[in-house]
Amino acid sequence: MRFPSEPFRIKVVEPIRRTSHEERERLLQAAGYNLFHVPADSVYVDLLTDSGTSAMSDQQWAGLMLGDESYAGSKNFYHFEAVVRSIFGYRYVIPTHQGRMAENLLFSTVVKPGMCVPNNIHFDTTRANVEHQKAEALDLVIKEAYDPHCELPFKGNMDLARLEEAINRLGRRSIPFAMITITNNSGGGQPVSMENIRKTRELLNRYGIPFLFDACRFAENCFFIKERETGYGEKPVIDIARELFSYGDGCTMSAKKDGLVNIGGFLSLNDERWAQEITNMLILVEGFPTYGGLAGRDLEAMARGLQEVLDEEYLRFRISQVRYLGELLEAAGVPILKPIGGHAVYLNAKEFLPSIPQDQFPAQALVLNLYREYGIRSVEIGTVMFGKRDQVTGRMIHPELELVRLAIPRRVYTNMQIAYVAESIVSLYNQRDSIKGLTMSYEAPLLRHFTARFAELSSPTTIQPPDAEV
Ligand code: P71
Repeated sequence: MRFPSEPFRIKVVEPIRRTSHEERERLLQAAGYNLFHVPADSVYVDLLTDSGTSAMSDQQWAGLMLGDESYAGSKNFYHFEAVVRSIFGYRYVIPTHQGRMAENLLFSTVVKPGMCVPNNIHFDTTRANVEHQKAEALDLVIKEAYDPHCELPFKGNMDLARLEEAINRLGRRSIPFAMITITNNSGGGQPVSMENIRKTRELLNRYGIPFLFDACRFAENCFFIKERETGYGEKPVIDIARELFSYGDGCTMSAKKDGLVNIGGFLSLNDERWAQEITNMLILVEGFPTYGGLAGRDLEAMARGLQEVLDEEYLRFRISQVRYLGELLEAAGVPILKPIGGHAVYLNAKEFLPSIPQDQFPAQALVLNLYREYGIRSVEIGTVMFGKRDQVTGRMIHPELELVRLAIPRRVYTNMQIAYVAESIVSLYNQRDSIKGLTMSYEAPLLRHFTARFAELSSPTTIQPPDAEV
């Protein structure tokens, strides 16, 4: 195991509060055992998401002071535009307040009812935005992506045979463009290889279909290419990124991930007509094209973050810190999804709690116990999030994977805190027989994971904390 040593030191600290077991139990009950409703200042280590939770650098904070808040033509926009062009290489750069607005603008302009957008796996907001246009969001990742034990270096790859089959079945006219999500968040933060991207481009070229990236975690994907793909070991990550984007016609980006900022996103495209139409819509819903729903200072922080994220010392640390958590868990026999992803470690709840059936929400039971016992917040990616009710029988249809995601914010937690998380999970694993299943006492018709409420099936047994007091 390579110890991930930090390529930065700490200049500003943000105190985090320790809470008692009783307080956490009280907060959980008030939240209906749903961690989305627990106040963040009552969480010790918050692994709910890596989105918008990064620590900015001194350079980025300094950049905030250089914010030019002019309505039109802010100098920060020109800097941001130049940085995006130099990395992504597309002609038009359209700022948005976050990723899903970039998606919304693109899909509402280009996607029409009855059309179909293929992707390796659509992220939730991407799928929702496609479906909002009454179009179909088609997931065409390689089949191995759904096997938590299958260790492939590029488990986010597009299944080219299924993509070609879909094009032939649906017809080129039904597919306004194809997308690839790098890294593939919904499939475990797994990377896509340069070869797969190049071949996707070749295939789409044969049918004249445009190709866009969901680029949220592009730097992490490019670092994996450098580590794992033949011919890229000696290439600078920036050159890998430039080559990768050269195979596409544009991208959507949530800069809350690899932009190293707390808010921001953009859309970058080569097609003049699309860019023009989207810009007109942008003015209607976000703001003037040189700020797109952001302040000038946010654009400056984003420009600087996009450059910093390609620093290879940073990326090596980032990927190793996530891997470090995964390897500590694996060494203790805790079942996790393999290989370890770029931004998160995923616990395999089916194997962690084999005696709790999926209709008793084993992944949510883990999420609840991780917070109650150790003050750690994670997120359920299983039956609560993806389970569907059969329209005819009313019975639950369970998803294949029952996971708990431990997403690591960038540059935020020390390795000691990561070790604390690992130790806590190992301790919970060793007492797994005392974990109870749940019932869902409230369920909204849409996106139920955000508002669902739960009850434990029987009273919880006390679980021993690890050595550290929370
Ligand atoms: C994550 C998020 C944030 C999130 C969003 C919705 C529900 C729960 C958590 C956001 C992504 C993403 C990809 C691949 C687009 C977005 C939307 N991820 N594509 O993983 O991962 O970006 O949040 O800036 O609108 O926790 P946005």
